[in-house]
Amino acid sequence: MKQFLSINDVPDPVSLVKEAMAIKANPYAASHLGKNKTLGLLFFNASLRTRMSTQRAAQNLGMHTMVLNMDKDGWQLEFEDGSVMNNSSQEHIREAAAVVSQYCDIIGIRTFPSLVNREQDYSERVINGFVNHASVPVVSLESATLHPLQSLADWITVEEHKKTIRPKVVLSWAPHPKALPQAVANSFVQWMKAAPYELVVTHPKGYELAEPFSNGVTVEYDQNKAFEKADFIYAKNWSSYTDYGKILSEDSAWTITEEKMALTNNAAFMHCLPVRRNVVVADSVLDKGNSLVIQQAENRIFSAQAVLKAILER
Ligand code: SN0
Repeated sequence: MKQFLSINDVPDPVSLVKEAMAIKANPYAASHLGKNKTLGLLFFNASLRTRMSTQRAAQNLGMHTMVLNMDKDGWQLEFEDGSVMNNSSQEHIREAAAVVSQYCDIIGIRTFPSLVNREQDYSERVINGFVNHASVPVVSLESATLHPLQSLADWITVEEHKKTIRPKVVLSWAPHPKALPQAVANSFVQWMKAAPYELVVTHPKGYELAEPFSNGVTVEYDQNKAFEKADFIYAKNWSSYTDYGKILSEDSAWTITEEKMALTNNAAFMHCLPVRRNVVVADSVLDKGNSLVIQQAENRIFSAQAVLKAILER
């Protein structure tokens, strides 16, 4: 694998899921593969799971890691070519990416969208700036529009816990007080379309995902109906794509409660975390045995490790 920005960089997603599960069973089998290799992790935004699980994945492969919180400790980067940098931007992506490439063998980037400028966000200006000007592979740690390491971990989790060959997986929008990226939802849909599962997406009107993601996906606007016969409920808030970055609803009728879960086929509950308790999901759903949120977070190690391993082996 030469980079990991989306599922499109993965030649065979089914094999990658199997590989991640094999790594989980035997996490130190390739503990010398990363000897004398360094993974650089650049965070333009907050992170708990991605930061720690990706460092753990690198450690399991014998790699070193360097972490830089770009938002707090880095220079403010300029992405436009030819710009006169007499304003707030302090360093151009051309120098930054070239320099980091000399210190690191793989660069991971976390960069959230502005949720103001849709065209710029969906052009993936930041992560593509690194791809274009770095001389080493780039891994997405959640970009403006996608979160592929999360989706891979989610697929592993469904695979581990499914009770039927083709489970029904429902992505449900849920309310949230803050405008959030579409990245987790976009990416989840992209990966689940490649998985051998039945996928249904449910959200209020106005929360339709961008075309490349929503294409070919069953959308059921009635959440209760969507939940019927569901084996997995994957909750996530996202802000509107069409009315870009806007919160169109905070309707608590969409909160995932035990009553909602009772409509399903005894479904497992999933969320990428961090989750706002009693806004997105009721305490009682998170605190009983059917929640897989902690297992999903554990699988972030093996999703990152499978990806790093495939890049080291390229
Ligand atoms: C991010 C998102 O993309 O939705 C990261 C998820 C992995 N989530 C948040 O920023 C939540 C912040 C909040 O205020 O709850």
